[in-house]
Amino acid sequence: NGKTADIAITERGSDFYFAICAAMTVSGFCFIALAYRKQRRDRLFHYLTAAVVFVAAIAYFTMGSNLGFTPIHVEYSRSNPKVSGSYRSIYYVRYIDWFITTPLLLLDLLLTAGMPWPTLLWVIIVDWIMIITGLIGALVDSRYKWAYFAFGCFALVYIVYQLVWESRIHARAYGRDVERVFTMCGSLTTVLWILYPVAWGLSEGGNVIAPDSEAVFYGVLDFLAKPIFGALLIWGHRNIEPARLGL
Ligand code: RET
Repeated sequence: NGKTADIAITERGSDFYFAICAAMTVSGFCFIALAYRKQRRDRLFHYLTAAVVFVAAIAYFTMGSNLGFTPIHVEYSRSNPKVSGSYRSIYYVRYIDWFITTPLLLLDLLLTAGMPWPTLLWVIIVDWIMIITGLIGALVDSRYKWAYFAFGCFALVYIVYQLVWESRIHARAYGRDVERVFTMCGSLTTVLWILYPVAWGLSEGGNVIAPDSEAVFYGVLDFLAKPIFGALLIWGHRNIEPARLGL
């Protein structure tokens, strides 16, 4: 059967997805409301961050509705250990969300640090490689999935290097307040982004935790990486003229 998976979310997992969907939606409207207190040309970070949470809201709506997944063959089923060969729901819709939103989050950070456009482009391309290799690894049913996972981890190492080293040093040149917001949001991002491959290894990768636990793991990460990150970023920019960053 190509449509159902025996390892899938329950009603509670679905409710949790809808709760995160609501949180994303509410924070999106808050960011837009804050944008209207600014001149049109000073709304860049509000718009970028609102776009991130609205896209995530739609992805969470999809997962709460138990759509946007495909059943992938796994070796072992916890609920039915005697059966070798079960099917787990793999939510490919996450990767569509991440393909759109992770570059926007990187723009939030790298533009705060005043990085030039060739760097923005290069880091976003590396980010896309990370997301797509993660998607392929999630969808293939063999030991090759860990090769794709390794490619994605290399890409993440480079992104982390850009954030904790190159961009952090660049941000310093724009003054104490820029350095402060970059350090705060950059550190939060570094810690959270490193936890995504951990969640992946336990869910799509190793089928160690149940899809409901996967919902909570990724859900908490996404809640911190999008609305909480966004609120800190917009707050940190309250006294920074985008023109100072060349924007
Ligand atoms: C994958 C698997 C392959 C290896 C690595 C991954 C990292 C994913 C990350 C995702 C971040 C998502 C965010 C979403 C919402 O805002 C693709 C799981 C390294 C870092 C921040």
